Amino acid sequence: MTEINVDLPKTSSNNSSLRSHQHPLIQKMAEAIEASWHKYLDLSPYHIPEGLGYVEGKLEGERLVIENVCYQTPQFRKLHLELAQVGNNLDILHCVMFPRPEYGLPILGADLVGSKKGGISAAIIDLSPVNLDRTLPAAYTQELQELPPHSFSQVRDIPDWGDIFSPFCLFIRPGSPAEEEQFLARVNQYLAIHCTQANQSQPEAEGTYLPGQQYYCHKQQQNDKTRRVLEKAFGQEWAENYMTQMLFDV
Ligand code: BLA
Repeated sequence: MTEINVDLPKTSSNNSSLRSHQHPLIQKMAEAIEASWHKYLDLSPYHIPEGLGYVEGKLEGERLVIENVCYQTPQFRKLHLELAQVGNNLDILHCVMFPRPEYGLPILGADLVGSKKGGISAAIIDLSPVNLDRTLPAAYTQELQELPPHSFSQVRDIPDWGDIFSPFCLFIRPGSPAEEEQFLARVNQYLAIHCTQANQSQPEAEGTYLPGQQYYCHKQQQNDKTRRVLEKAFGQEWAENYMTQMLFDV
């Protein structure tokens, strides 16, 4: 087993080495997410746990490289964009925007999984509710309902653990470059709605929405497809730690 942990200095969007080798939709979506964050939000640095900013691992399988970019803002405890590559044939973008638990804002979550050769197999974006009755705030529902209709040739089934997702969850396999662009446009719309809503929102009592965030993280930690990739490169204990402390911490 070779396992190397190196923390690089914070990278800005353009000098990142990994994304330039990834599937073009991953590159474009990473840029879109960072552009929205910079455009709408008041970003401050976020302390990434020791050794987890840039990670390389190789255990049974191929080399896995992970790059993390994180920020915090007045409304968000953690904005997380992660890019990962397994060998030469699996590219991953993972993004979660965790609100501070005194804000009744949904969690924006997104995942892209695919390869340059085989294309993107999974493209998912959602604004997932965290209040007790698990419904979105009325203003979100209204804005999401008013978006132009979309059409994708392959809509995928939400897995069993996915009861955290809203009725506006979009989970597809893009069937063409046009569908990739359509997905990207949708991502930009969700980001714009979310950031403008967040900027208008007021905090409630401390910890009000903590149970909703705990439930969300608990369910995401049951995604065996993510866990398996991490376990193959880093082992079981590391994967458990990474899923609970970095990807879906509360
Ligand atoms: C699916 N996630 C996957 C798949 C892999 C990963 C290999 C299977 C691809 C496919 O079915 O076509 C792997 N994803 C990873 C890894 C990381 C990652 C290793 O993010 C991180 C290092 N996953 C999320 C978030 C969402 C999410 C935030 O991290 C949604 C908001 C969803 N990923 C998600 C879903 C699936 C998936 C719903 C399909 C799971 C299934 O079909 O069982």
